[in-house]
Amino acid sequence: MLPLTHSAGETRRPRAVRFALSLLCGITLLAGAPALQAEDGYDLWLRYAAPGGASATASPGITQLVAVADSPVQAATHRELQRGLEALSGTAPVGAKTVTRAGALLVGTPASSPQIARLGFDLDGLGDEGYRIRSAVVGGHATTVVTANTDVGALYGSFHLLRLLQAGQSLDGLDIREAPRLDVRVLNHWDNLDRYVERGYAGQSIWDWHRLPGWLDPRYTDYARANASIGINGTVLNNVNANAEVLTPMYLDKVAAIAGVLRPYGMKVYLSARFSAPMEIGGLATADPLDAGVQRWWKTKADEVYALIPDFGGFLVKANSEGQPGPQDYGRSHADGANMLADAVAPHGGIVMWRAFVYSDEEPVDRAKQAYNEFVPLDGTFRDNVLVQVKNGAIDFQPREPFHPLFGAMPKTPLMMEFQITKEYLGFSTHLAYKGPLYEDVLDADTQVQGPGSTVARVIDGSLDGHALTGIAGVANIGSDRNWSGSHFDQANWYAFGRLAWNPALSSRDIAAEWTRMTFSNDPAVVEPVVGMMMASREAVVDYTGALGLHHVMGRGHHYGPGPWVEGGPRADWTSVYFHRADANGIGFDRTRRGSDAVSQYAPPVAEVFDDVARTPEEFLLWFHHVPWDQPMRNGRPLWDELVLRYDRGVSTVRDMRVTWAGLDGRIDPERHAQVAAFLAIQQDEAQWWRDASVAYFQSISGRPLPAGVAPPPHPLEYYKALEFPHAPGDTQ
Ligand code: GCV
Repeated sequence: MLPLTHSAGETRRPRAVRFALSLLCGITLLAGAPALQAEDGYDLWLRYAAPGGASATASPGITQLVAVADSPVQAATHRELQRGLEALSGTAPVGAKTVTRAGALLVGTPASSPQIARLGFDLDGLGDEGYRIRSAVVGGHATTVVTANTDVGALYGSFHLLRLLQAGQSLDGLDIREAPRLDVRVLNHWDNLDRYVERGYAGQSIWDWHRLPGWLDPRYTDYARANASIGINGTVLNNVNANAEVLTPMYLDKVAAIAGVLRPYGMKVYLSARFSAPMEIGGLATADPLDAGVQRWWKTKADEVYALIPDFGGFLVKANSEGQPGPQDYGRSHADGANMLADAVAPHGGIVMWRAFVYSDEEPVDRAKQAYNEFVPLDGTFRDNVLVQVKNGAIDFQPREPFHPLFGAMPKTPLMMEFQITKEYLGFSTHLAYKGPLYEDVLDADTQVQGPGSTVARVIDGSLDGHALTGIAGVANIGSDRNWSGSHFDQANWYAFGRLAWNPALSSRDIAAEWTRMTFSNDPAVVEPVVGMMMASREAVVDYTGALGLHHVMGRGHHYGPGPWVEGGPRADWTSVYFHRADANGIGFDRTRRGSDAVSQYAPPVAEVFDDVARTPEEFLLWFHHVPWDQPMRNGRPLWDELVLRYDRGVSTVRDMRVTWAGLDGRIDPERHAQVAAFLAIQQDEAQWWRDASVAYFQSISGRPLPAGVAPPPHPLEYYKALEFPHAPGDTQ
């Protein structure tokens, strides 16, 4: 039986629970099945279970650990290697100052280890975060060497090595060279100071602001470990709908305390800054970015922050968007606002991430066009330490959106990607929806701005336009839930974000396999079906929530469940009818040159495709075109029939996922297996609900019969419309 892995400072399970679990294991053993220790998901993908299966002990083939632990980063690396190697092999690795036997693991930088320096490995081009992992002969002994220019690089390399060991890969003949393609790889927490998480479905905020700085929850360390293991090097602690109080001395002390925990893992802290903070906590009469007093206030504030946190990353700002204050309140531009803050943090090496998720208060044009209209004229006017942070699509993290037209349209400005990890529009935490394919689709999308191959990935990694500063952000799905993300499978979205942030060229399928091996099991009888479920899951959500380019058809405000009938209210572009435009003739938003002309925001070769109903990929058909209900699809079916059948297909994919998962009973530990099974049952019910409500609504508009053999919704439309969810989690407070 493997030793249990326990996370830093986490309390063990209560005695009664341990007793019940050991009984359960005992019964399983007696029955002759492999012993599976019940798990609660806390250990994420850092379980360090032996690759041969949960009941096997396996030697990773490492006999000696040679790594200094003099600096905080080195010490964190050493601790992780000890922990991982011990859990993987069943015995603690022997520590040594120099390699003295075959099978040693030598970790460090040329500066920290004379033995590594003597090897003279070429570390050029690895920068501050890259690393090499090489099999070598050191002092006459076969050795695995993890080395880098910096301690953080060696930490990342060590996590890579542990990944290999968890997957049971041989250490023979290794020659790995890795460096991240993006500089700033951050999580964005939409966490409020009262611990409420906007669009959060995993409990409260992990930041226990009230008890900080006195109490440093050990979770912060495990959070840092998990992030470092996938190369995430920063975190924005608070919601972009920001509270200025986070910039007061009392809160800055708390922020500094968190920064102290994250620093040994290569993570910087950043804060969302409320643009009107000079008025709210500074007593000024204005927050005008061109006002000398306001500029002085921000410089003084930045100095104060950096005095406490010398490696503070900088500010993230949501301005003049959804009611947030911003420079436009004073007739100034986004660049005026961003540059003022950029000047304040520049002397300290800080950056500003200025969000382009904006749409006007007056709804002048198609909402999909507004960010482009506001930002493209500002191209080239931002300071060097400003990144403009752009959501992956022009509306809002829908299950599927075409790539944002800003990518490629601001060549003189570094744009960073904003993905959503939390599943605001993909079933909260109960639906299994692996977002790796979504991220991959967007990163691989070809903007064509400089001809074929001008992918979104090349826009954000700076290679297309020669930018030095690059970045990517993921809106976190992390909370106080024991399993961090609200569901076991949602951990995969955090993992996939980190892996793609490190290397946007990775395949989401490979990432899913890697995650499954570490999270559940290396057994191919588990890996293959689980990866199959994951890879089908996002498309299932698209199908049962609205395929063929439908978007923004969810319940009002809370965004839980279907709401294609949503209309009225404070503004049209917060309704569903604005986006789907269904009428007796057809459905879809005409964004062609004859319609809102959003297509023209793309480079001509892309615009031509999107403008042409016959060439537009069917997955974006109703995003760009208003199409008659009887329009033949490429398979010959009328649009109406195809839409209905896609709803059904989504539900049946979830049904299949349940069957697959049920078949894994006994191969996954009982605790996690049971929770996933229960969540899949919820998902099936809710997929059916989405399907039934949507079909009922669109049939009331199209007036068409259902395709032959398709079951009618069990309730009349009014039933679905009357459902209310006043306490759905994550809604804006
Ligand atoms: C943080 C959407 C979400 C809001 C979120 C906003 C944003 O509108 O529903 O909760 O606010 O995006 O990204 O700023």
